[in-house]
Amino acid sequence: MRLMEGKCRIFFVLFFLLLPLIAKQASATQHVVGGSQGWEESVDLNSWASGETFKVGDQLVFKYSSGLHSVVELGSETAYKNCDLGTSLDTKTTGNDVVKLNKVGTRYFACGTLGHCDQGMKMKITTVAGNAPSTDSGAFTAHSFPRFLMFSPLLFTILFYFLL
Ligand SMILES: [Cu+2]
Repeated sequence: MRLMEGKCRIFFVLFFLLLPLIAKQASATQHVVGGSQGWEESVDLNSWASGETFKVGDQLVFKYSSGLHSVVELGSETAYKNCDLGTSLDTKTTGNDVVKLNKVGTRYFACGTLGHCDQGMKMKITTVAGNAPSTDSGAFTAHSFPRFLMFSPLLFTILFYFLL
């Protein structure tokens, strides 16, 4: 095992140090908007949303037929109520759009296709704080991530370091 030095050792150390980051990524929940039906006019989007808990770090996934619908993020409650799409913050059109919920607060989404918002194709969601205080920067601030798993990579690293 004396050959496992230098680059190999560094690789192992890096790999295990990066594990918590990968795991943190995996622990964020993806909410497929509208459930199995997706981002559709026929879905009561706000009642879908009321059954979900949106936490900082989670993602919304809008699935729909590209060209038929779109996702427009609105900047205010007023714009949301009036379906005022002219003052939008962002528009997505791919049909598989991911929106990251990066902070606590309320966000407003509507379909950009003419008339769809007025027909009720809009949604208001509120993001709450995660389980752990989220400073949003470090590798060790993972929310809903077991402490044991968080520290075991460090143990593995030390083990590898001495064994190889
Ligand atoms: Cu639409």
